[in-house]
Amino acid sequence: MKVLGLTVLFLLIAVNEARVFEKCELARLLKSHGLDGYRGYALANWVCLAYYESSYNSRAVGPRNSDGSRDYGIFQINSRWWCSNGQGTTSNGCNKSCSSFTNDDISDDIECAKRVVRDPNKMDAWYGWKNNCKGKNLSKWTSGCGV
Ligand SMILES: *[C@@H]1O[C@H](CO)[C@@H](O)[C@H](O)[C@H]1NC(C)=O
Ligand SMILES: *[C@@H]1O[C@H](CO)[C@@H](O)[C@H](O)[C@H]1NC(C)=O
Ligand SMILES: [Ca+2]
Repeated sequence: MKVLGLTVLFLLIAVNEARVFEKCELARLLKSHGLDGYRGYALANWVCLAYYESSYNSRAVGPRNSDGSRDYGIFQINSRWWCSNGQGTTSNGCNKSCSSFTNDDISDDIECAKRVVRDPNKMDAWYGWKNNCKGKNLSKWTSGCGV
């Protein structure tokens, strides 16, 4: 059963590679990086945003957008405006390679998200937030987390 053994091993590696945060773990991490109340957005907004953008997966890469750009990581940061993926035009507003936003260290993702929300569109930049979180009762996104 060597083949089966190898298959199981690869499955374990695959599962291990997708860094999917748990709600409260992410809430605490975002809070420790100063997102609670950042630009007026309570912590629950950030947790809700991350859920609808990436399902809390720090390695998420979105499908190609109509302009050819892609979205990267837990906040689905866009390559047309905020990071460079080496393809097409980018303003690279966060001065980062998009691959910085698909690893398990989300510190730089958080810094870039702060930059995004400082723009006039603020959180409306994220359709996941605008369509699912904006104006909603968001208490469930931090409930039970002790934050
Ligand atoms: C962009 O980042 C690089 C390092 O990755 C740095 O050397 C450079 O000064 C940065 N540019 C700006 C405008 O911040
Ligand atoms: C939001 O929902 C929670 C739980 O359902 C409830 O306890 C709370 O009163 C609600 N807050 C508002 C402002 O409606
Ligand atoms: Ca990162």
